Amino acid sequence: MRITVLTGAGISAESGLATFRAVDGLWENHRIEDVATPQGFAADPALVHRFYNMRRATAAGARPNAAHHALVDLARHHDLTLVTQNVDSLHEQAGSTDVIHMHGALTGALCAACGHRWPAPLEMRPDDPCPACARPATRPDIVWFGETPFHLDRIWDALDRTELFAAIGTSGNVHPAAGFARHARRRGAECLELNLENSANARDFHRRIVGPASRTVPEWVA
Ligand code: BJW
Repeated sequence: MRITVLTGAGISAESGLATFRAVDGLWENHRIEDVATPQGFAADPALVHRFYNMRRATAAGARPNAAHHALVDLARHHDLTLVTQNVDSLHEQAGSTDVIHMHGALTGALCAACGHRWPAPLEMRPDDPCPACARPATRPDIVWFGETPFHLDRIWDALDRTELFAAIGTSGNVHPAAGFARHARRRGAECLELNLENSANARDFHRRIVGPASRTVPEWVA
């Protein structure tokens, strides 16, 4: 069966990585405009680097949970396209291959001046020179608000063809990912949501499984 899975911060919550919109989430202590927009980066690059250096350090100590592992099993038996909004590497650590990181990755650095990409060190600073053009324009290779997510052509193509679309641990607040269920449903796919609570786009799904991902995803895949 052709299956497309979209994961969000909720799948990594039980691995110890904070989600964004929970009461104790990342947006509680950080203003979105300051740390997750190109304008915020232009105004205070050191603040943005501190935020992502902290995220990189936390992610380095995290291990995949049963939900990440279950998706590796799913790919063994189905034609799976795995799309994640997450910037951690827990899907890869669990053994998933060809993961589509639509919002980028903590492991990537990008030169805002020349577009060169290279592996990010654990600590990044605004004055780090680009290895290609030597200009001090280093930024995390992350998709911020107002920027275009990566690999959208491949994602829309998978959604056009998928028979089943499943969204795991995402609040449905951020576009274009929040529109994937509706798009797949219009193309005839069955749509399933696995989440602790109702997402903002819960009505776009045919079926919902409520509970922690480390339990619901292995049960669903089995
Ligand atoms: C559990 C659990 C457990 C917890 N088990 N579940 C259309 C309409 C309105 C606005 C727009 C629109 N189109 C574009 C916009 C603007 C904007 C946008 O969406 N704004 C909204 C806020 C209104 N979008 C953009 O700017 C995007 N770009 C764009 O659209 O370009 C234009 C374009 C579109 C199409 C084609 C061409 C061009 C870019 C968005 C970039 C998002 N970036 C961030 C930060 C960077 C990454 C990072 O630092 O990590 O990405 S924001 C943040 O939100 C992060 C996440 O990937 C993203 C989604 O969050 P997620 O994963 O859903 O987390 P939470 O915390 O919200 O939810 C967690 C969920 O898990 C909850 O539901 C819990 O219940 C659940 N849960 N524990 C199961 N154990």
